[in-house]
Formats: sequence, structure tokens, C-alpha cells
Amino acid sequence: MSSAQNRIPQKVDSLWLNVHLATMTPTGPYGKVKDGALALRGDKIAWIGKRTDLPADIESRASEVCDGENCWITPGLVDCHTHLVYAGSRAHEFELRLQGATYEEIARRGGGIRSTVAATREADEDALFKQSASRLRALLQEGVTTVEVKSGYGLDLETEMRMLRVARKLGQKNPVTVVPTYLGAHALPPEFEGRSDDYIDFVCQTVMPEVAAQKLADSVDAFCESIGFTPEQIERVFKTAKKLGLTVKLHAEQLSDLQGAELAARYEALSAEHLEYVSEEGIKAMAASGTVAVLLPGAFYFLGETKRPPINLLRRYLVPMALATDCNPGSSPTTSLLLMLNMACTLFGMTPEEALAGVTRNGARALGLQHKIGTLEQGKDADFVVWDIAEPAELAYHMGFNSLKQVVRHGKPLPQLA
Ligand code: DI6
Ligand code: FE
Repeated sequence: MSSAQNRIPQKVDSLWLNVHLATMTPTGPYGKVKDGALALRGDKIAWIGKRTDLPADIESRASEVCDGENCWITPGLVDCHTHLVYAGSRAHEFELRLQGATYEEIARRGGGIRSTVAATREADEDALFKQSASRLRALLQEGVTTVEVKSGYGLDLETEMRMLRVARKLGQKNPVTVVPTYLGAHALPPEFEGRSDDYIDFVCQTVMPEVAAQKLADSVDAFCESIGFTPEQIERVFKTAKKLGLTVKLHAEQLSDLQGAELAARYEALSAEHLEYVSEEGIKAMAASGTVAVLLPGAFYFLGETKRPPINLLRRYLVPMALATDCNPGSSPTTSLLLMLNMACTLFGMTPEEALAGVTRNGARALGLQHKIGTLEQGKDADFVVWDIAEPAELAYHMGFNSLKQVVRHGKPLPQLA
């Protein structure tokens, strides 16, 4: 008996046969196992490997045998950077930009993030839930089983807490793990006009302790930019977060280089995000601290940016690259993580395999969840997607075609989403 056979439990709940596996372990292209098999017990992967390594009597040891009909299975997708809880729309600003206004100009005129803040403050919890749930549903239809959701469109105590409660409730009412992030230092709210340091005091002394006390977020994010906050202000946010036991992450180098990546690395940030303008020094610092680079081609595309994130440098320094929708009303109004795979390849020059790793293994790592999700491995959560494709590169190749056949989350097949 091989050691692989030894590890198969006597009884399994379900057994998937006639499948090819893109395990996404870093053992070769896509961690591929052609003619593979997957056995589940409870909510975990009990065994994974080649069909031919299974013992002859395995089918009689499984409560259920599922025929994968030659499809490919990938880990459940991870969207590790979204702002999907918000109210209203910014279609009008899209029109203004098409007439020549820039994203920064609109923000400086009081539009931009602030206009979504006004709409979100107006929306009660039910309205906010409803609008956000429809976006979440679109993500789930493409195989997302874990999604990060940031606050940051309330900016006052009450609305930030409301956004985070809505994020939590979205996870309770839907078959998805929601990882909530407090993004207080996103924009300066109008009531603090001209007093950005006072606003940072408010974030650190009033909101963040309450968020931590109510366990409404796992980490804290900030927007390090001339239209956001300075590195010094963000350092204060990070210090407080660390004291409260929250991990940190940062919107860094999206529109200019303020050395946010270095700052994030100094605070052992899980991730630094956007990174179009990051320098080699910033990348070295990220490599040393194990900070994941979260790349957001939707925002790059929608804002008509031309400076690409330095993919080759990220590769050279072995910084893990994650990929996410950045779903938000201003710079990336998308709910398609699959489209981001395509854009990461066409716009940033990533390979289809890097793109898929970005929404699986490295997306999980960006959330600190790599021990549980992100690859198909024995002992990990049984969160996976069955795709009707002939090879994994098809996931990045299509533009707006969804080849999803089935999602299994925590060992249970989900009803087909309408
Ligand atoms: N960067 C982004 O991409 C989002 N927030 C941020 O700091 C966009 C926010 C918005 O325009 O509503
Ligand atoms: Fe963002």
C-alpha cells in the first residue's frame, strides 16, 4: 500500500471522480493533477491525489460518489480586496471623467469617495444590505467562496459600524466567508475639513477601539495618497491597530509613490494594494516582511491609468501577487473576478497561472488564511469550484463568459445560483 492510500480515511462523505485538479499548490503549473480524485469528510478535504492512487474499494467507502464529467476543479476563489458595501452609484462621475475630468479633480471638488459617503450615510441597514447583497451574489456566481469587505464609506462612528455589521450579515446569510476590514482612513469626511489630524485622532481614539471591542473587523486598512492620508497619519493608525491586536494592510502607490509599501512592510502588513507606482525599494521591503502585493486591474482599467505595476520586479523579489476586484463605485465598479483574471494578463502581463494563483493561493495569503483555504490540499477547507473547461488557462482567457458548473463550500454543494 502506498503512503497516499494509508492516509485515506476508512469512510468518506463524498468522493469526486472523473475530474482534473488545479490544486494551485506551487508544485508545477497550476499544481495540476490530471485524472484526479478528491475525497471529503465533513467540511474538509480528506484526500486528494491521482485516481490511480485510490484503493480499489474506495467507492464502497464513500457515502456519495460525484461524477465530475471531466471538468476541472480549482480552489474556491478569494476576492481579497473589495469595497462592496456602499449605497448609490457614481455613473455621473464616469460621465464627467469621459468629458475630461480626472479622478483626483472630482475627489478634490468634493465628489469621489465623499459622494458615496453621503449616499451611504443616508441608507439604513436594510437598504445597504440589499444593495450590497446583489453585488455579492454576482461574485458568488463566479465561484467566490471568500471575500474581503472594507468599510470606509461612512467615516463617522455610526455608519462605519453599520457597514461592518452589513458585511458580517452578508457572510451569515450567504454561502461565503466574509473577512471584514475597517478602512477609516479612506477619505476626509466633510465635518473634518481642514482638520485631517483631528480625524485621525477620531479614527484611533473613537472608532477603532469600538470596532475591535465589537470584533467587527479583523484588520485595518488606509489610503496612503495625496487625496487620502499621509504616511505619518497612517503610521498613527497602524500603531493603534497593532495595540488593539488588529492586522494592517494598505492602499499604497495607486496614483503616486509616497513609500506606502515600505510603511506597510514596517508594520508587517498582510498586503499592500494597487502598487502601480511602487519602487524597487518598496518591493524589497515587502519581500522581507512577507507582505502580499494585491493587484487591481479593474481600477487601472476604469481610471484609464497607463503606469502598470512592476510585475517583473515583484516576480524577481518573489513577492506573492494576489488579484482582486476592488469592487467599488468610483474606481472599479465590477463584480467579476473572472474578468480581473483576463485583465491581469492583458493589461499587466501576468500569466494565466499567476492570475489564477492571485485569486486562490495568494488571495488567501493576503487575508492570512493560507492555512485553511487557497489551495486544494488534504486538511484544508473543502471549498472548491467545478469548471466546465478543457484547461485552466481558459479561466483567464474568456472575457465575460462564466464556465462555472458547481460550487462546493465547506464540503456542501451549493444550489445552482439563479
Ligand atoms: N482606492 C480605491 O481604489 C478605492 N478606494 C481607494 O482608496 C476607490 C474608492 C472610490 O473611489 O470610491
Ligand atoms: Fe480599494
